[in-house]
Amino acid sequence: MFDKLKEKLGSFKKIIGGAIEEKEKETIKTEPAKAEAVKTEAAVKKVTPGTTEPVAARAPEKIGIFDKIKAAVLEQEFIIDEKSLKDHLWELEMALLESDVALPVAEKIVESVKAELVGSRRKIGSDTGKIVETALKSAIMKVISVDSFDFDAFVKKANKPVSIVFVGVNGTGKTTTIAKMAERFKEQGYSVVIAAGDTFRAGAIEQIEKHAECLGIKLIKHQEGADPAAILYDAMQFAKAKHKDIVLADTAGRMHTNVNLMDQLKKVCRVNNPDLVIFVDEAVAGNDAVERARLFNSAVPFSGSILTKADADSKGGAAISISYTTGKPILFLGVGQTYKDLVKFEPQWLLARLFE
Ligand SMILES: Nc1nc2c(ncn2[C@@H]2O[C@H](COP(=O)(O)OP(=O)(O)O)[C@@H](O)[C@H]2O)c(=O)[nH]1
Ligand SMILES: [Mg+2]
Repeated sequence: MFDKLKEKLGSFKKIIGGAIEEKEKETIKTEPAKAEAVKTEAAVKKVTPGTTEPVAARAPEKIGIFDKIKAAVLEQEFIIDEKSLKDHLWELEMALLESDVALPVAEKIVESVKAELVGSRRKIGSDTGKIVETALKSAIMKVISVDSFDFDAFVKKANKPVSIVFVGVNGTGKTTTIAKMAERFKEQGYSVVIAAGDTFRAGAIEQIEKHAECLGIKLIKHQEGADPAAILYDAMQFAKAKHKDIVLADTAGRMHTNVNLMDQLKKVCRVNNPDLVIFVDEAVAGNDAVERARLFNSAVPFSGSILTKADADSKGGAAISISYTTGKPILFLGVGQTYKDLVKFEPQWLLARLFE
């Protein structure tokens, strides 16, 4: 998962680290004043009359003097300037774009790395790799943690039944994700109802029915072509009557460009006023997923995203870009095809994956 991006970030850590080391060497060459001063002090001590002790006895003092020289050099600071980094920061931006990171997000990351490094004073001998890694990590952290929405706490506190509608384009993994979420909620001790809201695609009702059966969960369905707003309404009535905790509503996949289907989705939300709307897309779609998220969010504002098929995504661009672009957090990642293959998204977890 995200291997290519990890590789790219690793190589930038080295390249930019190398550029900083060059600057450091240049500083030692051009500003040896402190070291010279200590060397002179050492020389004076050497010729001081009355040093009659045997050589062996003076050795510790000599070591002390050389340590002092070393310490003086290490105490020296150097300033990382823009000139040393400029080309490499440009390369970093290109690499991020190649990894399908959206342009404004790549620019923001490069801007943050630059702001953190350029003009900063570093001690000679610092671990340059660490310096760059810290700057990259904090830049990525800024774009992936736009909102501190705590999904589990929200569901726990919310009045029951909690209704959650899943939206997105076709084939991205909405139905599978609903089954995974149902399994997760069940494990947390919640009772779950599923609303078979995809009445558009042939076989969609049967598909979700099979999942509901496997999971032992009640499914509320109408016939193909029925109004999905009415199905969610019925599912909510059922859940209220039977004191169920969670209603998960499937919807038909639709392109954000299909006005009629987007209007239908708006109606589902207008009629039912769900507690949460979750946008589902596949991590492997990269920039396309991010663009779709942006357009969906403006038509049907959602609470957060789930990126599926992260197990098959080496670029990581969507995972890095989608929160910053939509202003909404990633809630979960789909990492496989079984019910258990769903991980709660934590920015720290992603950072660890990228830099471990
Ligand atoms: N590898 C992988 N495949 C997934 C994941 N989530 C869904 N899929 C697969 O994606 C395909 C489409 O999923 P489906 O739920 O029918 O998509 P929908 O049209 O959005 O409802 C199915 O073959 C799923 O098994 C995931 O996290 N990883
Ligand atoms: Mg589906």
